[in-house]
Amino acid sequence: MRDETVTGDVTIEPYKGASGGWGSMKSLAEVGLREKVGPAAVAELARQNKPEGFQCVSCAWGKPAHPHPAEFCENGAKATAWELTSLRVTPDFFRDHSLTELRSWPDHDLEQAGRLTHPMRYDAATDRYVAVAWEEAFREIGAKLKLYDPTKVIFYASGRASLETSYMWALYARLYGSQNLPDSSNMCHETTSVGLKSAIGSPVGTIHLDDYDHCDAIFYFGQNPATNSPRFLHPLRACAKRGVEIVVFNPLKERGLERFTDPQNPLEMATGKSTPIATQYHQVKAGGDIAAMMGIVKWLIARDDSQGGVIDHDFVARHTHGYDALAAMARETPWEVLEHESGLRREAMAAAGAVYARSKRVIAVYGMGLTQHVHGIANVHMVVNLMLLRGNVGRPGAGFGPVRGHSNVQGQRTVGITEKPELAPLDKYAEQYGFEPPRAEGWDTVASCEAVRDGTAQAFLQLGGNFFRAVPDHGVMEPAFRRLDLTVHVATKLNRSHLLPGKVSYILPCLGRIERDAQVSGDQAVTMEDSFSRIYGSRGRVQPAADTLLSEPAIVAGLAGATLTSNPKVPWAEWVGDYGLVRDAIEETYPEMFERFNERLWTPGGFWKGNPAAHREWKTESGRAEFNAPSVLNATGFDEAEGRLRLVTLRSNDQFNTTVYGYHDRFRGIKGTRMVVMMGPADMARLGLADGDEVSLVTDIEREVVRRIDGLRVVPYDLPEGTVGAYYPECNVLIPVAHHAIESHVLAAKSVPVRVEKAA
Ligand SMILES: Nc1nc2c(c(=O)[nH]1)N[C@H]1C(S)=C(S)[C@@H](COP(=O)(O)OP(=O)(O)OC[C@H]3O[C@@H](n4cnc5c(=O)[nH]c(N)nc54)[C@H](O)[C@@H]3O)O[C@H]1N2
Ligand SMILES: Nc1nc2c(c(=O)[nH]1)N[C@H]1C(S)=C(S)[C@@H](COP(=O)(O)OP(=O)(O)OC[C@H]3O[C@@H](n4cnc5c(=O)[nH]c(N)nc54)[C@H](O)[C@@H]3O)O[C@H]1N2
Ligand SMILES: [Mo]
Repeated sequence: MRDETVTGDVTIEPYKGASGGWGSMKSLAEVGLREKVGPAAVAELARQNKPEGFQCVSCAWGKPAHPHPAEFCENGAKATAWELTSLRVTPDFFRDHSLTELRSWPDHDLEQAGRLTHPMRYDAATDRYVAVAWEEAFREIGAKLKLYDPTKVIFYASGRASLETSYMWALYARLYGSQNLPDSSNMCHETTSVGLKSAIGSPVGTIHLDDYDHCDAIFYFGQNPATNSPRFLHPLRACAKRGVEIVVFNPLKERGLERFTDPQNPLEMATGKSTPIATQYHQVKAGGDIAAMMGIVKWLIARDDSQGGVIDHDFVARHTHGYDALAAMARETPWEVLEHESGLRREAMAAAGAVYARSKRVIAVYGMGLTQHVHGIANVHMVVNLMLLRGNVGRPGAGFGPVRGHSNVQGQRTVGITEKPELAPLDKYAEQYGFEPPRAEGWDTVASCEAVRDGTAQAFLQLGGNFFRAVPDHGVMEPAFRRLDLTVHVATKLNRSHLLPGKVSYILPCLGRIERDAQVSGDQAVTMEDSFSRIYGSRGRVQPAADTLLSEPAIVAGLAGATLTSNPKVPWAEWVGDYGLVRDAIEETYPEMFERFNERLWTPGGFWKGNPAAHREWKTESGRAEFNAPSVLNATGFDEAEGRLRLVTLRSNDQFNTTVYGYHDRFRGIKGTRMVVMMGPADMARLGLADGDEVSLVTDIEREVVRRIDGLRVVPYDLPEGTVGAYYPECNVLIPVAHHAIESHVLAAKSVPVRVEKAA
């Protein structure tokens, strides 16, 4: 498979600037031009992430109670412009382009074509989508769904839809009889949900945004703030200026973690000055974090054994379980082994240990660099181990700060989008709505892929997202999708998933969050939850992209009305008329988290849903916080072998997941192409490769199926030996569905075993 994601003009040169600064302003201006957005979009930016404004559709970073006048970032602004584009994909567009043709378009061009305007039904005879009336679409989808075994129907959700829509979606699936509710979290922070839950009894981060004002060190693993949560750069910069020690673990040198120019600071902008961020930068091997953290733990325990005063033995004795096993493992594991597995020198691990030992309040931050590994749970457990040693949880300035992805991905789990029966309030549903919800475990993303692949699944409904492109194994999954009986996509923009229709296939276009959502009771607001478990209102005001669009709640209600026998306890139509009634229903289902939901909607900085671990109440089996001695020292899940490299799949600075805004990965100096493989000098020398050579990557496990990507250009990059980098989603073709995290089933996208083949 070859992705033609190369534009004419390719330049590759090291980026010399800081993150932020004029570069981000320039990048913004380019997006404005590209999307042909008018002054209305620019005016909207002033309302982004403000009380009574709309919450950014990009990432889940927190929204401060006292926002900056321009509380948005380069990538948030790109996401806004992308949604407010003046371009439209109308029925005429589909008349002009068959699906066969559209499948040859790159991801960027599909979404760049503009906002979807009409409900569309696939016509196999002409291989085109054809406009259809909403009622007819709902009727046929409902009629088809009535024919299936509900346990074979998938209700996927990408993490953007509001709490109101998500609650309705989960309820719809369960009333229908399906608990197959995979969401993007299954590919993302599910490792956190499982790993933190088992270790500290809470599935989410424990810190508040203002803990960054109180910490004295940050241990920062596998997350790229400049690209994926740029507003985080402001607290990071403030921390750096305060003298907080920031210790980074990442195989790549990410610019936002090295230095940052605040585009909202006139002095820094005028002088071109930047603030250095990381005080230590450790380039671990991909999958090397367990060993790196074990090295730190080993150093700390040795220091405590010899001098005392390092481990908080009082906290350990009162709050934790399992310390001795971890300490024994740390003492016994030789430095040579830790050096080999982490790729770091003993002195480096000791230096990080010394920072940790002298810091009173430490925050641990992490992202996909820890969660997307076969042993991702061990990664998360190791972070917990490190933090528990000095009681760095449940007090100001200390705790866990996993950085979540989609703007409401955490919230979707909060309101019932989960395939795990124990995480949904099923008894409460039964009581509130008078039905017997399914009790068996449903399909997560991996199980859904297997069911589609094996022909077990009958229908696939998608609330946002681009499932096919986001999941692994494109070569295997593509034909499988075509065998589904029914595919339904609720979406704002055209993407590749829509181009793999089942026998019957619909695209149902919806309003975006920034747009005015007028219903019978007036203009509606919706809510979401951020990385800090805070819940906010969001109100769109922009004129909708087309008057033929429906809101997401209206679409879910339309589908539900056509699929289910009517139940007076579930007033779909009234809910659509007034989303406040959905919030009342959410409050009834989850009285503790959502007490006085409608009243608290516009609390500045959001209202907190609460978290027992944040006040040292451990909802684990033992009633204590758990140390977990890891069963492995590297997270990759495969052995080393001659010629085998660890491929890290990465996001560029010009994409949001499968949405490719453009071809400029500014901080990495790569412009005009995404078809690259970044490689360190030692690997290049060993493989006899030069800058600009063309190579293929071939998957080096499950070799009975050939998984390869051709036409990649070698880019020399500062990476540890044996670790190479390339872009997601182009490289997903290389990842077998079975290559996923143990327990959490998150795809192991941060170490894929590959070989390099040089083009003849
Ligand atoms: N603009 C923009 N914003 C986004 C997104 C986007 O695509 N674009 N996506 C959103 C979503 S859904 C998510 S989940 C988040 C993702 O945000 P991140 O968690 O930052 O995800 P990635 O960019 O995939 O990679 C994370 C980092 O992990 C490093 N890494 C890779 N392997 C390892 C390893 O083994 N160890 C360590 N220590 N580091 C490693 C990589 O070099 C990279 O810097 O961002 C969200 N925000
Ligand atoms: N190799 C590799 N694979 C990965 C990852 C990786 O790091 N490496 N990361 C994984 C992660 S963390 C994630 S979260 C997944 C992402 O997987 P998804 O969440 O499924 O994918 P997105 O690219 O975010 O979805 C983009 C589409 O969402 C639709 N959309 C946008 N806004 C709206 C809206 O307001 N409403 C509706 N209904 N639709 C909307 C548009 O049609 C757009 O085309 O990918 C995963 N896959
Ligand atoms: Mo994600």
